Amino acid sequence: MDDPDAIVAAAAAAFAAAADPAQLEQAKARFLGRQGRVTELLKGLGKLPPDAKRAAGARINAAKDAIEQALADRRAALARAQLDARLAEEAIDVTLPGRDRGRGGIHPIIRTWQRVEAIFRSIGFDVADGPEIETDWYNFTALNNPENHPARSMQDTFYVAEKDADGLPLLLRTHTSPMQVRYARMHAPPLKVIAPGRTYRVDSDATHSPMFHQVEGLWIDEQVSFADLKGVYTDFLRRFFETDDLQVRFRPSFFPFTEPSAEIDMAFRDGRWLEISGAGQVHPSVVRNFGLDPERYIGFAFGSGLERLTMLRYGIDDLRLFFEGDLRFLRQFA
Ligand code: 2U9
Repeated sequence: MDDPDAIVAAAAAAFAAAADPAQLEQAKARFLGRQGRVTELLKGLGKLPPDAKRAAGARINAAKDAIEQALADRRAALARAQLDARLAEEAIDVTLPGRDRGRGGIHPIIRTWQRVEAIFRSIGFDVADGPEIETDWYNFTALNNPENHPARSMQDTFYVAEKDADGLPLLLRTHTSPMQVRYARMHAPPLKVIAPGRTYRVDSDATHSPMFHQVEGLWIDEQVSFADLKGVYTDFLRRFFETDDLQVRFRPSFFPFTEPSAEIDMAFRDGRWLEISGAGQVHPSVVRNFGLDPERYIGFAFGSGLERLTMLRYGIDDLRLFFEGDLRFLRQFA
């Protein structure tokens, strides 16, 4: 008979050599399986005389218990090693900062839009919003644009395929002025309103975008003068750019909807003049199109590009940055 102690030692060595649970189960079969070495020993007992059988049986059972214990220990050790390896692999450093969901920010043009609204509201202006698809009458005719004016051409204006209820052309508004006309026809004077919003022209280069933003202002009452325009607009620029160290000048110009008309220029400390807006006293024909008597009502209007205001405020040199959606640019304003 093989020595049970030697079998126990061999089993312990085989279990220790098993690198994973599958190898361990194979090793177990070699000792405790149906043809395993311990089983073979037990089978051999039958041939022994009773006394020797009892003694040998006790030794073999002790050996079997020892092997089973060694097997259980090795199983536990392998399971623990497997768990340790998995924990190491899936380790989470709970002290790392969390992953941010990514906060949105307000687009620089919209920041300007909000600033302009806040400034004008603070001096009693209402804010009007309306359609971006307009009729020819509101966009051009009511604003004193002659029938043959180049601004009305297909080259300068986006026309919509459908016509209005009267069969007249519809177009993407080229300025927010039609909203001023709509507002004036819906409200009684005094009219004190700004109309910020998207506008469209057939134009595209470093300083023009087919879609851009304007803010227009309108103040109509019985005694509103050009001096009021100068005061309101100069105050607006100083508050918008957050400096009183800013010069403003009005240069004669022409627009069909204002008479007299002016370009507004401004200069910071460096004395360099920059064109910032157009403005003027609302033309009597336009006042008549409000449904008002131009002999009684008078006032001013101005129009500014929100892109231009934004570029000057933040020192941005290319208009296209506003529309490319490049987060490296946009994050600077978040
Ligand atoms: C009504 C009557 C008159 C608004 C005005 C301008 C001059 C002007 C441009 C500046 C840059 C448009 O954004 S821009 O391209 N605007 O020069 N706008 S006067 O005059 C009005 C508006 C509404 C009823």
